[in-house]
Amino acid sequence: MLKVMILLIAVILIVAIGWWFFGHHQEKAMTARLNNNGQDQKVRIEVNGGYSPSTIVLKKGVPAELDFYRKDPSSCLERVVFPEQGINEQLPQNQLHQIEFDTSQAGEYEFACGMNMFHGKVIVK
Ligand SMILES: [Cu+2]
Repeated sequence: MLKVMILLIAVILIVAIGWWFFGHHQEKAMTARLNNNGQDQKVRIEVNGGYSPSTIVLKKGVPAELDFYRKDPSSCLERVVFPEQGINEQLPQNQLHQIEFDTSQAGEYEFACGMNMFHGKVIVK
Protein backbone atom coordinates (compact mmCIF):
# COMPACT_ATOMS: atom_id res chain seq x y z
CA MET A 1 0.00 0.00 0.00
CA LEU A 2 2.80 2.43 0.88
CA LYS A 3 4.53 1.65 -2.44
CA VAL A 4 1.32 2.40 -4.31
CA MET A 5 0.99 5.73 -2.50
CA ILE A 6 4.58 6.69 -3.28
CA LEU A 7 4.12 5.73 -6.90
CA LEU A 8 0.93 7.75 -7.08
CA ILE A 9 2.60 10.81 -5.58
CA ALA A 10 5.54 10.43 -7.97
CA VAL A 11 3.20 10.28 -10.96
CA ILE A 12 1.28 13.35 -9.80
CA LEU A 13 4.55 15.27 -9.34
CA ILE A 14 5.81 14.32 -12.80
CA VAL A 15 2.56 15.41 -14.40
CA ALA A 16 2.58 18.69 -12.46
CA ILE A 17 6.18 19.43 -13.47
CA GLY A 18 5.43 18.55 -17.09
CA TRP A 19 2.43 20.85 -17.10
CA TRP A 20 4.46 23.68 -15.57
CA PHE A 21 7.18 23.51 -18.21
CA PHE A 22 5.38 22.36 -21.31
CA GLY A 23 1.73 23.14 -20.80
CA HIS A 24 0.20 26.00 -22.69
CA HIS A 25 -0.74 28.27 -19.88
CA GLN A 26 -3.76 30.24 -20.85
CA GLU A 27 -3.47 33.91 -20.25
CA LYS A 28 -5.38 36.78 -21.69
CA ALA A 29 -3.58 38.97 -24.16
CA MET A 30 -2.86 42.51 -23.02
CA THR A 31 -3.25 45.33 -25.52
CA ALA A 32 -0.74 48.16 -25.12
CA ARG A 33 -2.22 51.51 -24.25
CA LEU A 34 -1.75 54.36 -26.67
CA ASN A 35 -0.26 57.64 -25.43
CA ASN A 36 0.17 61.14 -26.86
CA ASN A 37 -2.91 60.93 -29.05
CA GLY A 38 -1.92 57.55 -30.39
CA GLN A 39 1.66 58.47 -31.29
CA ASP A 40 3.27 55.86 -29.10
CA GLN A 41 2.32 52.85 -27.05
CA LYS A 42 3.61 51.21 -23.94
CA VAL A 43 3.02 48.09 -21.97
CA ARG A 44 4.42 47.04 -18.64
CA ILE A 45 5.48 43.41 -18.30
CA GLU A 46 6.12 42.03 -14.88
CA VAL A 47 8.78 39.34 -14.69
CA ASN A 48 8.14 37.11 -11.73
CA GLY A 49 8.19 33.35 -12.27
CA GLY A 50 7.33 34.08 -15.90
CA TYR A 51 6.00 37.04 -17.87
CA SER A 52 2.81 38.80 -16.97
CA PRO A 53 1.18 39.51 -19.33
CA SER A 54 2.81 36.90 -21.51
CA THR A 55 0.95 37.92 -24.65
CA ILE A 56 1.13 41.56 -25.68
CA VAL A 57 -0.79 43.08 -28.55
CA LEU A 58 0.76 46.13 -30.25
CA LYS A 59 -0.68 48.37 -32.90
CA LYS A 60 1.18 48.18 -36.17
CA GLY A 61 3.12 51.28 -37.19
CA VAL A 62 3.00 52.97 -33.77
CA PRO A 63 6.38 53.19 -31.97
CA ALA A 64 6.26 50.82 -29.02
CA GLU A 65 8.05 50.48 -25.73
CA LEU A 66 8.01 47.34 -23.65
CA ASP A 67 8.65 48.13 -19.99
CA PHE A 68 10.04 45.06 -18.31
CA TYR A 69 10.03 45.02 -14.54
CA ARG A 70 11.86 42.04 -13.10
CA LYS A 71 10.97 41.13 -9.55
CA ASP A 72 12.17 37.56 -9.84
CA PRO A 73 15.58 37.12 -8.21
CA SER A 74 16.56 34.06 -10.23
CA SER A 75 19.26 34.28 -12.87
CA CYS A 76 16.95 32.32 -15.15
CA LEU A 77 14.89 35.39 -15.96
CA GLU A 78 17.65 38.00 -15.92
CA ARG A 79 17.87 38.17 -19.69
CA VAL A 80 15.10 38.58 -22.20
CA VAL A 81 15.60 37.46 -25.79
CA PHE A 82 13.63 38.35 -28.90
CA PRO A 83 15.42 36.18 -31.45
CA GLU A 84 13.78 37.66 -34.54
CA GLN A 85 14.61 41.24 -33.50
CA GLY A 86 18.14 40.46 -32.36
CA ILE A 87 17.26 41.73 -28.88
CA ASN A 88 19.08 40.09 -25.97
CA GLU A 89 19.06 42.30 -22.92
CA GLN A 90 19.80 42.15 -19.25
CA LEU A 91 16.87 43.00 -17.00
CA PRO A 92 18.02 44.65 -13.78
CA GLN A 93 16.11 43.45 -10.74
CA ASN A 94 13.45 45.76 -9.29
CA GLN A 95 13.99 48.35 -11.99
CA LEU A 96 12.12 49.30 -15.09
CA HIS A 97 13.96 48.31 -18.25
CA GLN A 98 12.63 49.73 -21.47
CA ILE A 99 12.94 47.98 -24.79
CA GLU A 100 11.92 49.66 -28.01
CA PHE A 101 10.01 47.34 -30.26
CA ASP A 102 9.73 47.75 -34.02
CA THR A 103 6.08 47.56 -35.04
CA SER A 104 6.51 48.20 -38.76
CA GLN A 105 5.74 44.58 -39.66
CA ALA A 106 2.62 42.79 -38.54
CA GLY A 107 3.20 39.36 -37.10
CA GLU A 108 3.69 37.25 -34.02
CA TYR A 109 7.04 37.44 -32.30
CA GLU A 110 8.14 35.12 -29.52
CA PHE A 111 10.37 36.12 -26.68
CA ALA A 112 11.92 34.05 -23.93
CA CYS A 113 14.30 34.08 -21.01
CA GLY A 114 18.00 33.53 -21.65
CA MET A 115 17.61 29.76 -21.28
CA ASN A 116 14.49 29.57 -23.42
CA MET A 117 12.40 28.23 -20.54
CA PHE A 118 9.84 30.99 -20.05
CA HIS A 119 8.06 32.33 -23.08
CA GLY A 120 5.98 35.25 -24.14
CA LYS A 121 4.66 36.62 -27.37
CA VAL A 122 4.21 40.01 -29.00
CA ILE A 123 1.50 40.28 -31.61
CA VAL A 124 1.70 43.26 -33.96
CA LYS A 125 -1.48 43.94 -35.88
CU1 LIG B 1 15.46 30.76 -17.94
